[in-house]
Amino acid sequence: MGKDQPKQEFKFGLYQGQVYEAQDLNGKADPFVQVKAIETDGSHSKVLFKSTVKKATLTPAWNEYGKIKVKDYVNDLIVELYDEDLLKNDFIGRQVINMGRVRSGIFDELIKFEDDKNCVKGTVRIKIERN
Ligand SMILES: [Ca+2]
Repeated sequence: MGKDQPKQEFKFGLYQGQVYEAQDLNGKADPFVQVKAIETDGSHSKVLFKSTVKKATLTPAWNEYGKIKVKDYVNDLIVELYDEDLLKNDFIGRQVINMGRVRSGIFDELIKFEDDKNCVKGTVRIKIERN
């Protein structure tokens, strides 16, 4: 699969979120979300979109969107929730979004972010529509 594969552009919107557990000593977190495509070999693409960081909150409200370009053959996106830290960002959770559902209409869901043990660690409302 080459770099000249056709791509579709989508509007990737982030709204109200919740981080279930404090990540920092102040009892809060500095959450941000990033999205990548899952390639046909299972590897992850470079970051297609990274949200702003919401400082010192467990109830972030982003109300922002970015444009992402997704290759036609991509079946899934992976969205990851992190806590920003000075030295190393802490992973909070991830979820997979099926592109078939996105391509068939407007995708508007409360995404549950799961850690490596499949425990839900937070939620974010995500809306994706064809641009
Ligand atoms: Ca932090």
